Amino acid sequence: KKIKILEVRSELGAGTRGSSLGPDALRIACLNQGSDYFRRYNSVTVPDLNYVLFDKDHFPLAHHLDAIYTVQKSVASTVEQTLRFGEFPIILSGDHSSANATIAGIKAAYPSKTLGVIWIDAHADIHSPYTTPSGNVHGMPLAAALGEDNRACQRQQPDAETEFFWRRLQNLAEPGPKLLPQHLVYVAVRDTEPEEEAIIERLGIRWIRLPEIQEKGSRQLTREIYEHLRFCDLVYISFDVDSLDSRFSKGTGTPVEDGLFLSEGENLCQDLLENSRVVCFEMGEINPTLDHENTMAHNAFGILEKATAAIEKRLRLDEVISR
Ligand code: DIR
Ligand code: MN
Ligand code: MN
Ligand code: MN
Repeated sequence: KKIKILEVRSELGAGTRGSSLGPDALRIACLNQGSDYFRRYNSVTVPDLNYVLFDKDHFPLAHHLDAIYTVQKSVASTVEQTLRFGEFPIILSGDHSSANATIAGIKAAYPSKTLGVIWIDAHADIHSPYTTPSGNVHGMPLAAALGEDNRACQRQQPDAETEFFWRRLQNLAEPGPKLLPQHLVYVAVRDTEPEEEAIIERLGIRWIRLPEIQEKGSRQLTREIYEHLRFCDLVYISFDVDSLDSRFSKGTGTPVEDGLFLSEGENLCQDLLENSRVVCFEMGEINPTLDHENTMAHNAFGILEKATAAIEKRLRLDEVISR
């Protein structure tokens, strides 16, 4: 089994443009650190629609929703094909909205398997057009994957076209929810809106905050997370770089203080990725246009290398066991 890098350069879901350059920023950081990382793996780029212009009157509660839906169809089928081909996808994404498509792609490749998701992020990304404060779709991928609208906390009424495309996102690749709330774990989430807190509470989603991370350490947390996900056959780990403390994540659209230290992010990714149920890893939301001297990508690349080493180690072990 081989690693394959999927570059998902769509940036339309973020409030600030520029995260499409995240994969390039990582490549530059790699070269400057003297690493041959990107020479070791094949990569493929999913087509984006980043040339479309912002139109504040079209989809005001889910900007660029039509284009995002089109992109997500390609993302889902690329992820599905990669997995069916027996490869391990490492996704380098622009904005985080595409995670809905990644989840749909994994489910399409393994229709009868139960999927768990470990969401390492400053944000819960569980808004819908009915609750979003910003209209940015990168705040919505988990609601789409869970098939949730959170109408109990409705703040606004989207127009019919928005509702139409939102339903299509929720039913991407195959109809119905792709993820159950008891199979989702939040790590380092710390910047949420009341509507998000209410749905997290209502659905009983496991939420590991910073103090618990610092108190228990990554080894024990990893054990507890996989104990919580014991009924999941497969696991997807999504790492939004704003999970890192804002001191180390200036080059992202929405940095948030009181986040992970670099070593904490590294250790968590390493330990979590050694589990053989993990089928996909994603890193996203790097925006070098907001950065100084490409610091964000340098920090993130360190984590990406460690994470990849853990995946490699585990893929080799799997091979030995299957012989
Ligand atoms: C906020 C910020 N919850 C929103 N979300 C971000 O606009 O929905 N997600 N930055 O990554
Ligand atoms: Mn996110
Ligand atoms: Mn975030
Ligand atoms: Mn906020």
